[in-house]
Amino acid sequence: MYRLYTRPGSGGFVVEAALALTGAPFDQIDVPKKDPPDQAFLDISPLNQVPVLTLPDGQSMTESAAICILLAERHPEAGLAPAAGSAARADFLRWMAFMSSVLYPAVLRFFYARRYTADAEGVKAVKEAAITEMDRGFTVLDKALAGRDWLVGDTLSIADIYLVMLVAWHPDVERARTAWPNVERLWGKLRDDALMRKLNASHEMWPEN
Ligand SMILES: N[C@@H](CCC(=O)N[C@@H](CS)C(=O)NCC(=O)O)C(=O)O
Repeated sequence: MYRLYTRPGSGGFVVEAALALTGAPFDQIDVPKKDPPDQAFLDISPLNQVPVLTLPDGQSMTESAAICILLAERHPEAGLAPAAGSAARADFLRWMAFMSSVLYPAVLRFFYARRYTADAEGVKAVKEAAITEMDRGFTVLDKALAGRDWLVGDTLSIADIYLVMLVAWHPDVERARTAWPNVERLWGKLRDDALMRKLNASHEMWPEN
C-alpha cells in the first residue's frame, strides 16, 4: 500500500488527487510542523518537506512532479498522463517540469522569503521578485492553454490539477483570476469537479463558490 506524508494546503494536494484517481489504496500521515523535525521524517525527506510518497515496496520519494509522473506510469488505466510515446506526452513532461522547477520554487520564495536572502532588509524584495516570477510563469501557461480545454492532450491530466494547485497559492488570487483567463477557465471547471471539491474541503486551497 502507498503511504502519503502530507499537510493540508501543501503540495500533497496534487499527490492526493493522483492517488484518488488511480483508486489505489493508500494511507495518509499529516506531518506536524516541528522544530527540530523528527529524524525519522528527515530520513525520507531531507529538506523536511511534504509531499513524500512511500511506495508499496517501502521506498520513499519526494518531489511532487516526479511522484505524479511515477503514479501515472504505474497506473496507466487512471489516465493521469498521456500515454508514453503519444504526441501529448512531450507537452505533459514539459509542463510538469516547468511547473515544478519554475512556479513551485517561485511560490516557495514568496512564502519562505527569509531563506532566500542573507539581508534582513531584503525579504520584501525577495517577495516582490517571487511574485514577478510567478506572474511570468502563469503568463506562459495561460498562453499554452489558449483555445484548449486541458493543458495537454484532449482530456484532464494530473498536469491540470498541478496547475490549479499552483495558481491557488498565488498571493493575489483575485488578480490571478482576471490576469490569466485561460487558467481561470480551467480552474473554474475544476472547482466544480467532485474530487477537487472533496480535496478542497480538507486542504482549503480556495474559497468554495
Ligand atoms: N520540490 C518539492 C517542494 C515541496 C515543498 O516545498 N513543500 C512545502 C509545502 S507545499 C514544504 O514542505 N515546506 C516546508 C519547508 O520547506 O520547510 C516538491 O515539488 O515536492
